[in-house]
Amino acid sequence: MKLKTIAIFLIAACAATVSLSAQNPIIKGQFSADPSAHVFNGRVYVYPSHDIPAPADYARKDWFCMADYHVYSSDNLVDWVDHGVIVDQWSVPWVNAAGYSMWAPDCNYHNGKYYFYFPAPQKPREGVRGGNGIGVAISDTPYGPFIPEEQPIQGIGGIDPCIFIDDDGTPYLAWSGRGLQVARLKDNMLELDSEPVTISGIPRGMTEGPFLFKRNGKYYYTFPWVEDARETLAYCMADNPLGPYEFKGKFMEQSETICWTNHHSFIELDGQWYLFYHHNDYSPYFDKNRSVCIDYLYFNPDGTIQMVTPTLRGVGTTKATSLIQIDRYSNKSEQYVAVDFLNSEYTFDGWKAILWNTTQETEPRWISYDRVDFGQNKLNTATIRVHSLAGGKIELRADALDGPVLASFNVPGEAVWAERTVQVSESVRGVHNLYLLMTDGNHVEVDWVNFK
Ligand code: FUB
Repeated sequence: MKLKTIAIFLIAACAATVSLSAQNPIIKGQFSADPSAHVFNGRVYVYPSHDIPAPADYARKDWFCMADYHVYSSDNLVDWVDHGVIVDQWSVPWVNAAGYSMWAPDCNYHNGKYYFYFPAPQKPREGVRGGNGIGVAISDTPYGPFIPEEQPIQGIGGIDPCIFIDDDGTPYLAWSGRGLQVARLKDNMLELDSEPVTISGIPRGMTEGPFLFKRNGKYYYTFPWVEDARETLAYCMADNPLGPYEFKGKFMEQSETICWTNHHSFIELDGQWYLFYHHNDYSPYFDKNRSVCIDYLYFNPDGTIQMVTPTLRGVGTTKATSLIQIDRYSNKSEQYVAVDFLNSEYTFDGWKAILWNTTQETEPRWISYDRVDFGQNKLNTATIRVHSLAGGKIELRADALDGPVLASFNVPGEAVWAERTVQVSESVRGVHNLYLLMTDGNHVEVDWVNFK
């Protein structure tokens, strides 16, 4: 086995199993928020916080509840590995073990080590009455084991640490304390090396969750910002990591799913920039149980950031031979197509696409899913998981509504979900956008599509 293969095997062997998805949200089976993403040695690592439903010993059932951190990694932003818990509230000496407030973390590499920064309520002890500390845990690898320091960083308190390493190797810590802050760190990564600077010039509105990065010589201090009712994502730019910064406006609007918070990070991978953020996709009625999403991000020629519109489809290509979750659509007919949970009692089961008709309407019902990789070999069969009480007809086409017909399904009326398989009528190779059309029937529900 080559070294890289052995490394990937070891990474996978140490990982816990949880369902991760190529579409948004990317982490299934558990909640995740405040994603801090970095590229280490060509592999993407995401350090989110971990929302959980409040256990019996935590009184605030209507608030954030977070006891530990996982790390996830991927080399293509589509196939993810969960490396399991790296730090928890019970094993950090200074942390209040009943606090359930392990909020937004970050991690970065410096001088051969990985430094994981996290905020948490402090255990009352000699000289410390409580309050939030910002701690550090150190590892030889990006996925742990991380060994927590005995004490948090001295002289600061607050939440949402972000660690930025400049091109010359100088580390900076950004965080949310009394306003948005930034300070230089000493080379040991554990002590401040400058007075904290407060970021000024931001129009009135609550701010938190900073993420600091550099592109083409400019520094970007980015943060959630309540302009109106909920958090948007906004930013400032500067020529120096400690500022002065100039406010530039928003790059994501507040969520349409009524998630009060948002929290984000940026990476560049193979020349493409990506935005990691969170909404509350799996928990529409309780926005303290959030989920991490990724979307493409673009800059204008003058370095300003273009607005990002959250998508269900997310990023990357999806293999035709995997279960293509068509409900994570790229586009759809304006009317008569909707998405709903498969099981509203257990939302992690995911969603279904619903296509319906009324007798007066003749417009086609369709839904499309971009970037499906059909590979280079002929695919013979197409399968859909489908449900229709009265029956109908479904067509799968490539590239456009009038593109080549890949498969046609007669869906019999049935009370239960069923998998229907047909021979592929025309096989395509390479990456194509997939269109699903309801060509007959009044109500058809589709879970996924798959080719073999
Ligand atoms: O996740 C808890 C808090 O909510 C974070 O620290 C904030 O940034 C907000 O996302």
